[in-house]
Amino acid sequence: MDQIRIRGLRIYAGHGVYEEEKKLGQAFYVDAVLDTDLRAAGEKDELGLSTDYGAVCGKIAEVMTGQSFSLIEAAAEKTAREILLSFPTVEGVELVLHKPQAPIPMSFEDVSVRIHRSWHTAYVALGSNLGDREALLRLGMEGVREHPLCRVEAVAPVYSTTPYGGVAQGDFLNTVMKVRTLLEPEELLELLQSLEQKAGRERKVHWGPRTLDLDLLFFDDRILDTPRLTVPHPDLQNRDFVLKPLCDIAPGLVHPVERRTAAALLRELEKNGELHVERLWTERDENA
Ligand code: A4P
Ligand code: MG
Repeated sequence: MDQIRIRGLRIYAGHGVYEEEKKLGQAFYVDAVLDTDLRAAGEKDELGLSTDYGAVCGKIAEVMTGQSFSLIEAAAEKTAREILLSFPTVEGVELVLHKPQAPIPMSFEDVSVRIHRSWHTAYVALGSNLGDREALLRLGMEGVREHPLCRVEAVAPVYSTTPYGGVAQGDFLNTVMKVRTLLEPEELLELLQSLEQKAGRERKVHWGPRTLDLDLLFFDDRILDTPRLTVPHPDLQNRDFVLKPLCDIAPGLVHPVERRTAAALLRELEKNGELHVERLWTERDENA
């Protein structure tokens, strides 16, 4: 990806573990590399199509001087986050924060931290077959939408689906949403689980009835297998109630393990006669 690079931005601020550092302050230097698409701005020669690096420097200064951190790690984290939240054209940022006057009783040139932070794209499946199912799906969507580090970019139509998994129970409402997020996978899972709790979810029967189920389907093209989290969701290729709404918003999404698109996975299910979903409504229908 294209980049805008800022080097050696000097900022006088009060970060440090010691009280004197907070009180007296010292010089910090910031290098920032912004991942951003410069093609349109280059073609049209218009600042509005790019990222105003002056404004980015202003934002860095604002964060670095607005608050006093003990650690340069924390100052870097907060600064990177605010850049990503404030400049929609910036996909990712590498930030190096130098503290050449750090209180080290030896001769040294510089000490610095370097971090890279970026937006991620996740797909989340929502399902409900107990209680006010529509309201519960909405609670799930709104809970993600309201999180300061998440942006819901697309919501698929809602489908009425027959239960999958062999447990006799009521029909489900299912949908899928696309989320841009600054959270890491486990942090996003934590948010999803807290929303399930809020919806009054009780974990009783595996694959049984639930007020709200929020499954993480994809997280960028990462493949994860930890005790708490398997991504991509290991059973999604067998689930019409996941693939159908997913294909409404991301038919070309490539499953990083199966190496096939969502559309191809859905076609496979259709071929085997395993499609039992009925489209109900979309958010747009709702707002109309
Ligand atoms: N976990 C691991 N990977 C993930 C992931 N990618 N996303 C862990 C979410 N959670 C993940 O999940 C158990 C544990 O899985 C979590 O603690 C988490 O750390 P759970 O939701 O507590 O248990 P569960 O829901 O009973 O089991 P499971 O396997 O998650 O069930 P599913 O897969 O959610 O399926 N039929 C229709 N038509 N529509 C449905 O929505 N849903 C299910 C439930 C069954 N049949 C259905 C539907
Ligand atoms: Mg689940």
